[in-house]
Amino acid sequence: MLNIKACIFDLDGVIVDTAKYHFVAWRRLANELGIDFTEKENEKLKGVSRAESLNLILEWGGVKIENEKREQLTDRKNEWYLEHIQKMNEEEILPGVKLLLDVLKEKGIKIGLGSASKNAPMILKQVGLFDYFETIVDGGQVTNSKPHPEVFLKGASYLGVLPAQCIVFEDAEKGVDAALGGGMLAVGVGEEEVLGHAHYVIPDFKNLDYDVLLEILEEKMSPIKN
Ligand code: B16
Ligand code: MG
Repeated sequence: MLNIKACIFDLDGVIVDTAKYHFVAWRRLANELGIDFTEKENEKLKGVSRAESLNLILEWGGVKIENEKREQLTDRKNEWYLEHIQKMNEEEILPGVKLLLDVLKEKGIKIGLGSASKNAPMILKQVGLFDYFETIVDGGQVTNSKPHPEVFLKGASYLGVLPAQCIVFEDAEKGVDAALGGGMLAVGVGEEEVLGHAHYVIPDFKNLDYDVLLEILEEKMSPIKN
């Protein structure tokens, strides 16, 4: 019998679609360095930390930059990214998210955030969702990036619940790996092809019924019946 006490949400790609702003800002920086990359390659940057994203882009372009200069570059990218973020408002909350948060609140299920983004608290404030979250674990509080489970394990611990009592909602392959590695129930938000290793995959939060989701997860976790 499942005993879910908390839901931990990833941010980018789950609550808001900030991936498009990351893409524009990273591409601007990459172009200045003589590198270009496609939206498809950008998929590989989802859920990946800022520093690691730069490493990947430099690798794609075969460009070498000394470690000491890398922070200057990620700072510039972040300034451009923030120009977009500062214009965000509640209209950019992905469909169905707010409704689910309200249902969870009503049911007394704890709500946490586990994001690789150092900008996570600011983005939540910008779209008016900050107060829903009892705990926010962001990129500034972890030393290990997803697929390491640290971000979600910290979230569960701050919420005072066990990992097995948490559902994690994630849009990135590595994020699902992190949730599974932490011993949590993983719900992928996006495509089955990418997130099929999660306990269950939903395309988005539109029309999501939390009680039905629990029944499905319960079924998936129950021992095989003869
Ligand atoms: P920042 P998530 C991740 O957010 C993004 O998916 C990833 O593309 C980004 O590089 C990372 O945050 C760091 O973001 O530069 O704002 O610190 O999906 O874990 O919520
Ligand atoms: Mg994400």
